[in-house]
Amino acid sequence: LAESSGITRPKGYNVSFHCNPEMEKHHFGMTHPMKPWRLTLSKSLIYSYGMSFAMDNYLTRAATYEELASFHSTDYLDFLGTVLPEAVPRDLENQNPDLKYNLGGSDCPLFDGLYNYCSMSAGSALDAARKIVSKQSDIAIAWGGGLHHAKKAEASGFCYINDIVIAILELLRFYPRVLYIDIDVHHGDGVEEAFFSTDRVMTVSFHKYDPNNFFPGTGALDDNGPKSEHNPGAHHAVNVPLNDGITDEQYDMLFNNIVGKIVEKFRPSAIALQCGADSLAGDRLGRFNLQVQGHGACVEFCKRLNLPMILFGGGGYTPRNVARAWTYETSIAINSQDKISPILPEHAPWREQFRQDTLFPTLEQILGEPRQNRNPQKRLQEIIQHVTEQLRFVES
Ligand code: TV7
Ligand code: CA
Ligand code: ZN
Repeated sequence: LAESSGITRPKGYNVSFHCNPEMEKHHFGMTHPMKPWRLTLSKSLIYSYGMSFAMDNYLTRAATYEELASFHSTDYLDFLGTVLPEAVPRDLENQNPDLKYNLGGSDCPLFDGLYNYCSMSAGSALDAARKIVSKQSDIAIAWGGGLHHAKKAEASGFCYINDIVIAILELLRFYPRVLYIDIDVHHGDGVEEAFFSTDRVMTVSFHKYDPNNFFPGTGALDDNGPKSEHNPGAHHAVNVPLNDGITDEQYDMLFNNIVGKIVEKFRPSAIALQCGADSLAGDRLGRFNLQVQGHGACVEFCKRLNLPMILFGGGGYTPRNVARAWTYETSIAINSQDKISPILPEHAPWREQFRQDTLFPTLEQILGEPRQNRNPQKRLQEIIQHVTEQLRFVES
């Protein structure tokens, strides 16, 4: 299958790929934007390029109850494990004011196999973390993870179990400091909150911010962790609030500048990178103008830091673009971004899903007309200035 692709194992390091086709069979509902099937599309493109031959491929198991309980409350897990889809009357869902644990509404519906879906997503993230700490992998990929909104005892924004928090907790058993980076178009509120009180995890989220009109409404520039100086977590949350239409060029300038400064000051021992693909242009829920190249440039920048790293998935609601981004980012992980063809492989299944046969569609191809950019350069400079000042309070 890898015929003439020229893709070989990366030299001097190992990449592992963690997935489970069972996870992809679950359905949130016909009109729900979250389509686990996008993972099937992504994987089929990754395999069509012959990339599986350059990685260690693992079939993920489901995380155990005890593993989920490393972060989540047992009350919540017990309910999640027993509640039945028919427990919520479908047509009353929005008037029902007391959804237990925020389960059963339209964002976080109850569906068949929900508990299995959640434990497989967490299982892939945890397997990835274990390969990193055992040093069998230098980069571990879990595109089925990245569900950053889930709280200790509450579902939120399509997320039920916070696989990222569970994976970072595993990293913290071996590494002194972990840097969490989140390029999903939404604020990574669940991960930020989970590590609010520790100076061993620094979180940074880039997101669309419009408190009254865009979910979840948190993540302002000056939300930087506990306000009390006695709390070790003070100053360890970085937030980069953005407006509609940001471009590759602006995003990469911000990302390199901000992540570069954080790494210099915080000196992380490992990186957890959430690669939510809803920050791409043309996403059904997103508002940015990022292209596959700009999104991937973030992964490339992190890879150059030469630190152990987990790549998580996350949002992404236009499946063909999700598949493109995560395929390109897998190629970056295995150092084959210059070897893969920008034309989609002839034999790729689902080829008709992609509309154009390129891995890198132009903004015009994606949108017809690009979304207006509402991020003046002056505002971006203010953001950099704020983060620079914030980092003066972080001990290195
Ligand atoms: C990580 N936006 C998750 C992002 C979670 C976003 C939201 C929807 C939505 C839900 C649907 C649906 C939708 C077209 C879009 C305040 C509300 C407004 C539900 C209609 N269509 C991630 C969560 C966000 C569900 N939620 O970061 C079923 O959009 O804005 C809200 C909350 C109340 C609920 N309504 C939306 O990417 C994985 N939801 C269609 C059917
Ligand atoms: Ca984000
Ligand atoms: Zn998102």
